[in-house]
Amino acid sequence: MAGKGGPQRLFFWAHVGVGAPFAHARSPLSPFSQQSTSSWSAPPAAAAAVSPQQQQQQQQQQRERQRQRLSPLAALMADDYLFADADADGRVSPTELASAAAQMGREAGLPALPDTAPDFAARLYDLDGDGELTTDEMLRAMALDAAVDNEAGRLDGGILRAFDADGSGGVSRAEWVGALGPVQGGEAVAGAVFARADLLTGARGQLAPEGLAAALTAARALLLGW
Ligand SMILES: [Ca+2]
Ligand SMILES: [Ca+2]
Repeated sequence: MAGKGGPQRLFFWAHVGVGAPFAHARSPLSPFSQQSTSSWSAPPAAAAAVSPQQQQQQQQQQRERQRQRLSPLAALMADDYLFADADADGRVSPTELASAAAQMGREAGLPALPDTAPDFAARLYDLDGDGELTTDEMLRAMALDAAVDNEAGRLDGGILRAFDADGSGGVSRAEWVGALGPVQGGEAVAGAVFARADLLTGARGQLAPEGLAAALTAARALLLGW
């Protein structure tokens, strides 16, 4: 986290603090971070029988277990955003969203955010629309946001590996649906996006990188609105 202030983080900050999608000014691309940015700020210690050090240690262990359980797509963004789930309970509450955005804003030298619950971001990142924001879901939303370099129309980072579960070099419908994870409208929606990208790129059931980029762009537009 320290010293980070990439363009995508500004969008997170804006989603939470301003409540706007910033559709037409989105990031040229926040690369999936190669460096470890795992330092995070511990949440304020709750009243408990354990010492602050013990509590911090427990949370770090919990976070490590949580990291290992993340879906491949979510794992791409863990270094940059997993800290947002401050209590490592697998969900990102509106309070946690606000704290994370405030921390990012401070690090980027941005103005303080209004002290209101970030309804928009909580809904935006709730990919399956069930009213609850899981940590995996938030990370998948951030990955979707950063997955395709619009300028170059290229995929970024380890995104192909995250989708190509069997390492065949192509992405099948099952791999696509599985890696995208639960979305609003269910598998029918994920499958329709796959079918469209499949058709447009002549992939015949195995999306090549350009087909995956088309599918990701369509999914991003459908799920995030840009
Ligand atoms: Ca949490
Ligand atoms: Ca959800």
